[in-house]
Amino acid sequence: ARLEAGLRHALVRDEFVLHAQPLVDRDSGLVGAELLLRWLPDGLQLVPPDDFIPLAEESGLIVPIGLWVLDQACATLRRWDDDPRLRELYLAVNVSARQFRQPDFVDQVCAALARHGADPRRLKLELTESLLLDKVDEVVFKMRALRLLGVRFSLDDFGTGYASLSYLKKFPFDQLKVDRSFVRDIMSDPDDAAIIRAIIAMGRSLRLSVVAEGVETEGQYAYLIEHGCTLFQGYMFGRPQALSQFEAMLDGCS
Ligand code: G
Ligand code: G
Ligand code: MN
Ligand code: NA
Repeated sequence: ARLEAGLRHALVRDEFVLHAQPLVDRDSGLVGAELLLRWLPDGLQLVPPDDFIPLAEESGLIVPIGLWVLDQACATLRRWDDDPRLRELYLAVNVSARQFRQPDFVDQVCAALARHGADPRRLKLELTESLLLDKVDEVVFKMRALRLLGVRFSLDDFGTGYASLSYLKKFPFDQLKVDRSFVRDIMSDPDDAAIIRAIIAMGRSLRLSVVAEGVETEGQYAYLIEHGCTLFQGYMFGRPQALSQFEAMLDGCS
């Protein structure tokens, strides 16, 4: 309850920070970044997202918080336009089901893009399977409206929810993110390895790019490349770090 009271004031107190984690291709080349929210309440330790996002969802606070994240993402994309290295990257933002289901969600995304003059084609929204389970037509309608602007969609934590494969083709995703729980043991667990190979093959036949999450070792990376995965995220390529640090790091290498 105390945490929830704190969360209620976190936005006006400016206590949220965005971290960015690199997304890379088969040559370890940087192609984008995922924004990950962090909460630093005054006088307390950093609260991990798994502790406050569920709370924010239950209380509805995820709606204003999510709008803040979108606004920051668009401001970031605009800022990156001025840098030759950053200009090429896309930015992935997590959108909770509750936020996506707001009647004005499409308008809010448009407004954030317009406010900053951000390129919609470089914004990717990460949705989770729970969103696909009901009011399918409404979800598809909103995804199509945003796609017309150029916004792209990624299905996050793929494999952990209940979305059946037949479901997948109803929604205009262009990317799947394989949950890191399947990646962790691919080198030792033949079942996990088989699941990953099946997901990669399925992604290909549905013309979806596949991101492997939680890649931590060279062995995993090589195995995933060998089996046709094209995009990767994980501690091996970089931990989530403050956005300002992420930008500074790239400045240094350009
Ligand atoms: O950031 P990890 O570093 O611990 O993130 C944990 C979880 O929090 C992930 O499942 C991620 O989807 C979720 N998350 C992180 N940032 C955001 C955000 O900005 N919005 C929403 N809705 N979820 C987020
Ligand atoms: O949105 P999503 O649930 O995919 O959030 C990504 C989560 O995965 C974040 O909590 C992030 O900190 C975490 N993460 C990213 N890379 C790795 C990794 O290589 N290993 C582990 N254990 N976690 C990771
Ligand atoms: Mn994600
Ligand atoms: Na995920």
